[in-house]
Amino acid sequence: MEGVDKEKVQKVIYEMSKGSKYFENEQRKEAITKQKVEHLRAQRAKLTDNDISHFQKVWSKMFYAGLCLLVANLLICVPYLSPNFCSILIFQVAENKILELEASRDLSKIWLHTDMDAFYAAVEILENPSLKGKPLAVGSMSMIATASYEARKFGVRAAMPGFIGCRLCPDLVFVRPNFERYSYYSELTRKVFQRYDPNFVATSLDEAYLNITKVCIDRGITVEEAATELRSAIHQETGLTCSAGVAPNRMIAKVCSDINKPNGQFVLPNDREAVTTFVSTLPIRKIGGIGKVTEQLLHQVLGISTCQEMLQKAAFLCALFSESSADFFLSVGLGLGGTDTPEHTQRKSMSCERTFRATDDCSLLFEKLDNLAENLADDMQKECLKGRTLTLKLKTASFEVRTRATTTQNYINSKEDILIYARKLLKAELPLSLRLMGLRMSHLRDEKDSSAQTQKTLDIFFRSYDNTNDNGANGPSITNTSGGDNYYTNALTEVNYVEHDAGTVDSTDHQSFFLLEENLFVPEGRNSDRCSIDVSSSNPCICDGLGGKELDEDTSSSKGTDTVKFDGHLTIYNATTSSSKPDQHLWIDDYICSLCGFELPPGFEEERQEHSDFHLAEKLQQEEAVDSTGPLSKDRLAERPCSTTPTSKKLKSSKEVKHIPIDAFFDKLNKNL
Ligand code: DCP
Ligand code: CA
Ligand code: CA
Repeated sequence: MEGVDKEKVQKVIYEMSKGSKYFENEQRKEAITKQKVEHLRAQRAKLTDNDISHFQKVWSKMFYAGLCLLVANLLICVPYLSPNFCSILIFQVAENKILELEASRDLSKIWLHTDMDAFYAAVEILENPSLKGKPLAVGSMSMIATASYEARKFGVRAAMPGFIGCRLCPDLVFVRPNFERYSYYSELTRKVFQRYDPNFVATSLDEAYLNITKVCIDRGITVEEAATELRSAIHQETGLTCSAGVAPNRMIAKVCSDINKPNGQFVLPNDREAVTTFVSTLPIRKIGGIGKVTEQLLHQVLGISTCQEMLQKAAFLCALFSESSADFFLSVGLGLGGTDTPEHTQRKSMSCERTFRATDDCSLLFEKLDNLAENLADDMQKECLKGRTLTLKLKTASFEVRTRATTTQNYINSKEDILIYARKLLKAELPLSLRLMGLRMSHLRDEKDSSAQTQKTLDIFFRSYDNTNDNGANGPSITNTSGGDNYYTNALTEVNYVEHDAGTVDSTDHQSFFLLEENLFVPEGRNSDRCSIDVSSSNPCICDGLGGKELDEDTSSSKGTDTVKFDGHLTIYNATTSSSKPDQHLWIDDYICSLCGFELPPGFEEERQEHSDFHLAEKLQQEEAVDSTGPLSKDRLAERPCSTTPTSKKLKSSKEVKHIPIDAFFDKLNKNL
């Protein structure tokens, strides 16, 4: 943001985080990124030698037409075959890929993306006009959910710990979040969306995608008029402003809604040239799904900064990355994105996970596993579902994440059956100190409708099952579905500089926050430590990018054609309302966020982590929101006027939250600087 003293902001953050476990983890992550860069550079240097295997992989998936073209070109290239043989092939493959993707371009739809301006803060100002013009933070000393534009000038940001916000902006005023209010206003916006696209896709309380093709044709209005009208209708209904972006696909529409923010709109015409010109200078980081690490890799290894440069470096992308990742990058380069409204499909899996204070006590670990199995069995039985693939997720004391999966001979859903397999999986990993365990059941069958309706989604399962049988194994096969034992994660890191605390807990990581169950606020209708379903009934799937292409086969596990189940219109993410489950985060089909439907291919671990952090932050904010005795000093805490919204349901209070989750903040901040 203009006017922000970035250097000062970074210095303050550095000073305040130095020495923390978080800091150490950041350094570890940086070292890993460096390694990745070096590895890729080395690969790149070897490209002309022999990368036949990669070439063959791409070759085998090519369309027939592309194949013919390649063969024809190869014949012409015969005299040059020797040292540059492979690079010629790779260039040809890249070119064909681009042609293939280009052929899929759909310019027949008009997508509009809306995003409310400084949403929580704007709602608070609306409710209490005396806050207008002040630097305002919605949140607490532990975590800021959002900041008013006045506060942003000081570098105050979402997902920043409040005490850092105070250091950056001494006059910062805090308001505690009130999620019922935000849901209320969100609902009002959705009533407006309904008028423009009954199948609109809401991706969060303050964002939605609308296919406005029909409304523009039916009413004979231009897309500019539709956007202006919609924004003013929202303002009329809510008193709040929003920004809009219009484009031929959702990926670009989202980028467009940010261009004239706040209270503005940007329309990209539905023509190929407009799109390609637009992406020609667009920084890759603007694209949903390209985060800090991917940005660094692409920049440092291939010198790619803009979307168009993806096309210029297409051959290298094809040679260095998996086919699916290369597809994604090339699509970004072409400005392609999702154009079809996501379809209602079936639930993919059910899962539960639990975070606790790190322990290597086997009996305690098995006890927790027992609880998980019970919760999972309970939920599966309630939904009349049985499954055949059980995955155990573990997070070690040093934050390494492992998953182990097993396929069972029969469909199961009883606690006893689940435990038979879960115990085997866990036993194989011990001894180990763990801070998180989770169980997920996939390849589900609906017992109410036990015809083979889910069968077509099980091909991968059957393949692995067949293999098991081939090996003559009777029991479950144990597979490492994470594609490697460990990758580092920054989701659940520790902070040691928490300012307040009466010393009730010796560990300062926020896992202990979860561990102390009495600290957990359990909104009515929710269970604090229960199984979550990957996708709640209101969670559909959205395709921001390429509509669910399978990416990075190295790390992906179960892939199927099914996505998720939901009712009514496409409300994708509703963090604060009716879910009867806590909002645990998982990647469905290994690429769809279980909470909001956002798609992120495997292999984008850091970006996924950032995304998880966002949800984690929201969850913590919700829990903190009900902490009436929080650490904010009275003078900082804005007086809340009597609510004018019908959101007076009394919230239970929890004990004071004492630990600060700041992980998400740093990435987000870097992005914004
Ligand atoms: N939010 C949150 N935690 C985050 C980021 C956001 O709780 N880490 C909440 C508060 C925001 C709302 O989600 O008000 C919408 O998020 P946006 O990223 O759209 O940010 P804003 O709407 O606040 O501002 P902008 O005007 O930049 O869209
Ligand atoms: Ca938003
Ligand atoms: Ca917003």
